[in-house]
Amino acid sequence: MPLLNPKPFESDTRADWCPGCGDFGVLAALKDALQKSGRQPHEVVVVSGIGCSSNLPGYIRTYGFHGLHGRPVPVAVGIKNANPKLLVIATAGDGDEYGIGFNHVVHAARRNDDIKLIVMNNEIYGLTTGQLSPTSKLGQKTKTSPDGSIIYPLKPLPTILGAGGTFIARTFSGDPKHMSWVIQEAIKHRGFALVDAISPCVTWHNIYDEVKKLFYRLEDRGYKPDDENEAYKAMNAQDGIPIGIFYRREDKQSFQERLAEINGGRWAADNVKSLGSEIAQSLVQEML
Ligand SMILES: Cc1ncc(C[n+]2csc(CCOP(=O)(O)OP(=O)(O)O)c2C)c(N)n1
Ligand code: SF4
Ligand SMILES: [Mg+2]
Repeated sequence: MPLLNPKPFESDTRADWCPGCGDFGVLAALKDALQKSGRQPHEVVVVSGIGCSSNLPGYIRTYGFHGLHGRPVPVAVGIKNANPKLLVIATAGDGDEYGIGFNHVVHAARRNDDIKLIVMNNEIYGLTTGQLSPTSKLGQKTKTSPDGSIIYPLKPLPTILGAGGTFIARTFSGDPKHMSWVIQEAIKHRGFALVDAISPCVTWHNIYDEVKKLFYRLEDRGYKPDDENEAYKAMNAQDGIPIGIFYRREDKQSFQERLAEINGGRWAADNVKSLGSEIAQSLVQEML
């Protein structure tokens, strides 16, 4: 009998983020949430784009795919469509997911694709050394806005709610228990889950102190995430930075459930299996 691994998602590769980067908290919360969800590493795929945050799949013991800037969502959807038994999690930054790749996020929400998206939102392009991102604040000084940004920030959460999103949450790497809980709930969700993870960049735009002062948990105020209009109000709160689950509905079929109805429950992964291992191996070789 093999010994049970007490930390099955722990990788041997050390994360090389700057000391104090919020992404460490997201990585720890994701591992904790996966373990608590009862998944095994071989049942999980973590997919990313490009950015400091997008290096995450290299630091966790699951299957992984480090893709192109802005494209983790289409890759994640492709993996899920090929083999819906897998838990597919996309992890990337605000530049990646709310900028260059935001179109994919909108349409994954609309289809209710059964993938989970964790956006490490630090309001900046970290990897490329501090340029404006879609969530940078009005007036924020960055390398590309030395006199302060003159562009209003995107509000990704209400936009995704309008697109038909069925699970929309925000959490903060300064509150690790909360982050793990939100990710666990996202994993349980039937369909597309967006987790906006406030994950400060301590090198180019350190918002730790500001968020620590202003954040509050929606659950502590008796908030219930079952009403769309209340969700819009909570997302637009002016009295601080609310974290928690803003909106959740479990009565909408996912795209993959609808697909199963028309394909008779047969998936690409089953077709590959029926080819036999030699042909499957040669196909894989051809693509490498
Ligand atoms: C097509 C393309 N355009 C631009 C870049 C350069 N680039 C790499 S990462 C990045 C932004 C990263 O910001 P974010 O997604 O917020 O991640 P962070 O580093 O802040 O975690 C950019 C613009 C690229 N790699 N590919
Ligand atoms: S530059 Fe910013 S986002 Fe990138 S690793 Fe350092 S602290 Fe984290
Ligand atoms: Mg960023």
